[in-house]
Amino acid sequence: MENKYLIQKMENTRNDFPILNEEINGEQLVYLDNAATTQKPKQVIQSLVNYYEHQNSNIHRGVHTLGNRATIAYEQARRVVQRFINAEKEEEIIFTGGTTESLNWIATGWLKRYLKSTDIILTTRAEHHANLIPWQELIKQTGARLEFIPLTETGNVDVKTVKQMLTPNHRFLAINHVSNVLGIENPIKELSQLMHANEGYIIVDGAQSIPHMPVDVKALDVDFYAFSAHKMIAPTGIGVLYGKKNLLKQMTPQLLGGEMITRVGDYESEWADLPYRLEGGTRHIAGAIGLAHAINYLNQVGMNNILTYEKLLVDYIYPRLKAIEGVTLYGGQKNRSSALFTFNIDGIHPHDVATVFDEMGIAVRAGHHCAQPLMRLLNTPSTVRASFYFYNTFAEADRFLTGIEEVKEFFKGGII
Ligand code: C6P
Repeated sequence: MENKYLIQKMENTRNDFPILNEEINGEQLVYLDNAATTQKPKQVIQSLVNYYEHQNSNIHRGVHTLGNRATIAYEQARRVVQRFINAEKEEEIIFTGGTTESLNWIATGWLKRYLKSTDIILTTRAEHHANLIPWQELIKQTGARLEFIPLTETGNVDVKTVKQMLTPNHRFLAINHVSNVLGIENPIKELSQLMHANEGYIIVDGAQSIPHMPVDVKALDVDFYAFSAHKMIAPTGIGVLYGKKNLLKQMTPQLLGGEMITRVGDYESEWADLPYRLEGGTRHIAGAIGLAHAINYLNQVGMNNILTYEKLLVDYIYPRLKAIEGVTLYGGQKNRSSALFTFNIDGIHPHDVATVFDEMGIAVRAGHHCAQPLMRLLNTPSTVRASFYFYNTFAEADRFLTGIEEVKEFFKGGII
């Protein structure tokens, strides 16, 4: 698609997002906090209303009509997710509360069973805390070690470096597909190949990739892939744990109770098959259905279109932002697949930058972004982050860039 049509197509999607018409402090909202959570289109909001008005019931339990409707919609949602990430089997899709829950379950339900004291878990310093703390806890319990892949100057992972690091003890790699601080995409396919050649496993945090690019878990050959629905225009409180079937089968259910069993004796019980054994209790039924509608919407927009559009935004914003005097922009442009920019302005605290931006109606995030090891590597306690999505326009990019000059002007002469 020619760029001007692509840009127009993306701009048209704004009509579907009612919240984008909000005025904040008397200004038109410019929402640039999409890495924290994305906004929801009418189609997804309406799917929740429709569920509660016409389908609401518990699933897999009642034989009544509403129960059947809800069950069918929930299981259909699982198939929609399966197709979206090209998983081999629908039972490889486990609905969880989000990325954090998915990663924690991998740690406590699977890795804990197999980790030996001689094992080394590889990761990077660019991980979200959700893809670090669970492994830290495991090494405390098992005596295994955690090792960090050094990042290049630009924040990239170099496959050659990883190859050189690998020993037979490096059996697990836990890594983000795209960093929530740098927007940089990691070479997951190559890393999967390396880990498998080493008789190891790869666990991927897909929270910041799946909203922004096509993801094919089969082509990537990942062992586990975790993501959250709310970062891909769907509701909060729902997410996905993808795992290869043979690995999920080895996983100890983390929620013991209703609907995850076939038989319950007085002293012991038998678990149901996948995926139900890993979905104990009443799950977020409406959320799963909302996620399916979000995926349908994203498919209509086109994941390749989203990726191409965000790369156009990166090409536009990155050099302009970098050129602004007094701005330190973290991470390089290479492999930056998500239009996400983390920066500081000399002498101005990130929270003050975010506050002045808010006065202008521009929502950005300030803080450590749940990535303290990376903040230490970048030598800063906190930063400002502007994260774009397909519904953000080039006019908004300009508003953001001129906003930086206005913030500088605001604080001119007075350091906070
Ligand atoms: N990052 C951000 O502003 P949950 O909270 O479970 O939906 O997702 C956790 C998570 C895991 N990995 C990555 C790479 C993430 O970016 C996030 C969430 C948000 O960057 C909130 S801290």
